[in-house]
Amino acid sequence: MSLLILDLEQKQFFDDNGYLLLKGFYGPAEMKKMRGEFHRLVTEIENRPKNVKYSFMDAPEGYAPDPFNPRNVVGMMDQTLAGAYWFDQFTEPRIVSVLVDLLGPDLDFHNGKIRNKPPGFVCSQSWHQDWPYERHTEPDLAAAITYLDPSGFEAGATEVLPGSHLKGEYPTGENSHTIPDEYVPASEQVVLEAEPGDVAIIHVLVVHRAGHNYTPRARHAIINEYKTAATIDQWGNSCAFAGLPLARNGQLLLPRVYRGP
Ligand SMILES: O=C(O)CCC(=O)C(=O)O
Repeated sequence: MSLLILDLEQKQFFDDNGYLLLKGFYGPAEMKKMRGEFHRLVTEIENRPKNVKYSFMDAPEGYAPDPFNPRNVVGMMDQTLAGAYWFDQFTEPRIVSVLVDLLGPDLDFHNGKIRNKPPGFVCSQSWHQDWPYERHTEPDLAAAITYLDPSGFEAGATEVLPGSHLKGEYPTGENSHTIPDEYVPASEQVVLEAEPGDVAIIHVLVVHRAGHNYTPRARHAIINEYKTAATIDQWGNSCAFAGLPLARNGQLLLPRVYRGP
């Protein structure tokens, strides 16, 4: 099958490593718009549909909230329901094309969330695979993480263990999905240094973690997940637009709906 948007090297890299960092995927004008919409999302909180769920973080001692995200919104579920812009954001034709290239020609949506790292954020989830959180008949899912801020080590970067998606399910701690550090050699860990507009694709079986943020500036990211049409949900996905068909036979299905500036 010919690829829609990626080149063969990018596809091979994803197949071998279980992740792909697409630098500069969104341009400066798109990011200006995205950051504006995002700012509204984290500041205009009341009067949203109840299903758009927010979680907040108390500012740790020594850290103040970033004025861009003054309520310290640390996470959201189903931002996809927040309006036409956010509908178009997860059905974006270039991102759907990437996922078709990586997962296959029949693609569905899985779910959407916001994951922020306010100043002083410490990630207790640590190393994990997404798979135990979202089992399906086959591990044919991937997340697209869109970064709104520069991210680096100690500045909320995502970290991955390349090739771990080829090794099946990793052992975890008791009553947790955290993979003990001994299974994640430090010498093999890769920090995904990202700029606004970069997108990381993360295979559902790749071992990864969200970094801490020891800086005074918050790091914001949108995480949308996609799956093949053939893989069937086994955990009871009640997230908005779960299973929405996005492509069939490599043809994108959805129109753009946002009519704003
Ligand atoms: O926020 C990140 O950098 C990674 C997100 C993550 O680990 C997850 O959502 O499973």
